[in-house]
Amino acid sequence: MANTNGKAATSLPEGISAKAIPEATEGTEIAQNILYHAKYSPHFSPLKFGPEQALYATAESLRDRLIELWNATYVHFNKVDPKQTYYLSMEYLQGRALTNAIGNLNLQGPYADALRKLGYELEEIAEQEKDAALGNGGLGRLASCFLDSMATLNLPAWGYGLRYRHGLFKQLISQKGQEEIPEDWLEKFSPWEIVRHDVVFPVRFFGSVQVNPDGSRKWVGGDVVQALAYDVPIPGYNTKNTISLRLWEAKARAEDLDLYQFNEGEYELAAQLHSRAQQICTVLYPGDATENGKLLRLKQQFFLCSASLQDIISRFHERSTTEGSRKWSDFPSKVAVQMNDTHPTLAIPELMRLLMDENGLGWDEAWDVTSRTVAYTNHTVLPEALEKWSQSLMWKLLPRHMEIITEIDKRFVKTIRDTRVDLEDKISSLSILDNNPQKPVVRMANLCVVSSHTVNGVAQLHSDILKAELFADYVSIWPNKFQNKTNGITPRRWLRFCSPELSDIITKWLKTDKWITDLDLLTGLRQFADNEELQSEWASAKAANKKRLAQYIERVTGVSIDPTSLFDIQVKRIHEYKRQLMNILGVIYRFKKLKEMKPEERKKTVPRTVMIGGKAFATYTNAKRIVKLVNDVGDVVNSDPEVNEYLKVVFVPNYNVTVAEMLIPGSELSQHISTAGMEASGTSNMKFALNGCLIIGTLDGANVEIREEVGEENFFLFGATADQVPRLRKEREDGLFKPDPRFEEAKQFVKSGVFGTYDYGPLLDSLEGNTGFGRGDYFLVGYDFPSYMDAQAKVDEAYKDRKGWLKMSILSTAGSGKFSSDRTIAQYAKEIWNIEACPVP
Ligand code: NBG
Repeated sequence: MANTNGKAATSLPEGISAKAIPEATEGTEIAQNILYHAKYSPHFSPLKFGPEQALYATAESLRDRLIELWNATYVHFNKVDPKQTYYLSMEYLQGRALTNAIGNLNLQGPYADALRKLGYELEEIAEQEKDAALGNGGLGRLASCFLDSMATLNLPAWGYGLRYRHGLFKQLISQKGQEEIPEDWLEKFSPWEIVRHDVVFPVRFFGSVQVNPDGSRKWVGGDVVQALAYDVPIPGYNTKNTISLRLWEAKARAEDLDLYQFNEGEYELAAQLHSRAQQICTVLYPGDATENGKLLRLKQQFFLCSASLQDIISRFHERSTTEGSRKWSDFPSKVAVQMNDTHPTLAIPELMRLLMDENGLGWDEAWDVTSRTVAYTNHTVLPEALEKWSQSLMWKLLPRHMEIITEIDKRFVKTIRDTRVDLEDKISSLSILDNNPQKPVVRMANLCVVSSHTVNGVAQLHSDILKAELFADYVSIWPNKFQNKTNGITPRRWLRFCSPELSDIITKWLKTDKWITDLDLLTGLRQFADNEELQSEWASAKAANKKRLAQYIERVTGVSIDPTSLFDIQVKRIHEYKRQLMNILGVIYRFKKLKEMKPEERKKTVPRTVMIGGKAFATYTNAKRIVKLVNDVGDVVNSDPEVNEYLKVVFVPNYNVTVAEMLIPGSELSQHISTAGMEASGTSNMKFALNGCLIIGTLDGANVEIREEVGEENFFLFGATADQVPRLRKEREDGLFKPDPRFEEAKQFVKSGVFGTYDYGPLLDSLEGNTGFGRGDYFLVGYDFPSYMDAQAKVDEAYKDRKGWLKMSILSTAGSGKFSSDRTIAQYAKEIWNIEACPVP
């Protein structure tokens, strides 16, 4: 590895002394502190100081600073003793931390300087870091954006999650399509986490319920594993406040090893509990097709809830002993627990259990405390994503919790019967337990709604649908329980740090960088949208980002793309409702038309590069077929000498946070084209819009609000609306649907075999027929296709008008202020959690 001076920085540089200076904020001292870590917190042999060694030492030097701020934050929180929020989430998609931490601490200059002294560029070192990918997609990334905003807004808050050894799988694209390989972020270690050996809680599984002579109950027996805390510092932007993401790891104790058996040569038997404990945090989202898989996933969920609540309660207790006065009824005025989707629902019965069985509260008191403490965010209306756990599995793993859930349900049903005769026939759908003898289950969303003081959706349309449909009857019982909190994204990672060029332009024109924490200030750009000088600066920033992206694409896929073509991107998990299939069918149609054109006609078209990226769940066959189709289409189109000047198709492999940080700044058009009513919010749509990328999209999720904010003339709208969808499905069932000839032509073209020998029959079949499982075009690709193609034609027209496009791009950024997660979190803090800022002085 060549350094800036042209020599290989393979050994510790001489001439700079290694010195511990944890508070360093200036280049030379930072360099000394980095060297100190390379030398005295060694993880590698001392002879080498390559980029990887430099990354670890750099991260550790930064960690010194973070630890200081972190300690100051907790000392302050402890002194002020404010109400605190605990965000429980099974997923966090943190991505890389180095650039973000340096940026939030405003140390870019000094760190770049320090590393240069050590023979490296900051970017090169940052590139070494692996993504912390402890999440699947939008839901996990939302949690990470929220942490950034909580810290930045100085809110007393914690994130709780699991320390998966292998995060989301790595996606490999081969001739077979997508292959999954285990992710390796902890293969060496993460420099950001700090293990808290003093924060350990026992978590029980299985066992039975013991009834004591006084009637109280206690969960006993079974397996007990230990939850050990690993803290990851979350620095706020431009503030001292640094909060924690506390990730639990499951462990067995030394004494759980059966030495006798071990010495008998029964190694596996002897270490049973160790290996069972280890399984818990092995992977994010273990496959749950099997009974074992389901059990493991349920264990994960309970493990998160139990460890977190014990920790929360012990923090509450600490104060009780010092003050001697804290009452349980005060708990909800000190603690807010937010459940990120239903995955942490077990927090409800676990809090009840801890209060009653471990702390002696009666049912009514425990219920009052619990239901005033917990709140629930719903992130989907898709029935297959609404969790339902088998009652028998739950009785087996969590017998005491099932007693509690049964009691909650019984009391709820009784209240309805006593007070709402009109709802009698709704009870079977409102109740928590679904006692269908075929398959008795616990409906987690119902448990959440019944037990939480507040339930929210994640975009206005989604929250309206929740109230009008999924939770309509609950709304009639508790009209004030339901809220909307439109999602947001952190402008630090998603603009300031991923596109410094554009950020500098914005700061220059707004004459302030305050927009970074007050994103509504972006509206100040509107007045300059026609300004030629701004437009030309804007265009050159975009061009630089596109060029960087083109280089990246060539590096990872070997496909060379034209940086002056229109960059059209769709990146998100692959799912039929997100309709990547519609995108690729549109591309196929475009390809066919280009082939049919004469050369001079082709020259009049707008050259486009279509990039599609995203992971398909390992067992989701149709999603994997879509991945394969995109790759096959790319192979054919990109090697077609007649067409490939005008169209390229790239499947971007292994889409993750870091790849997003490269793609989004270089995008010009992005596709958010889900069937209306199905995407709860979407958050990448916000990131693209913020980066001056225009959206082609349906009236779904947060698209609706983005279009309102950026102006309808700056949004390429098409497709059915959510309220039309049921009627359209019905018409299809009744055989009344007539497909557009362009749609038929595109499908036929695939069937003709131009894209290879892979059998696309089963995928295309999902678009055929009117009824039946996996048939009848449930996602309305056929219905929306013609209006989609018309909208795409408008995109081409608009792109030809350079100035017009730049203006739209500027207006898109200018209208994105609402979508800061600072706004979202400020609303949660005020309207759900009732917490206030607690800035470190
Ligand atoms: C996802 C939705 C997205 C939404 C994110 C974050 C789940 C269950 N839901 O539309 O599909 O943006 O949550 O709210 O992952």
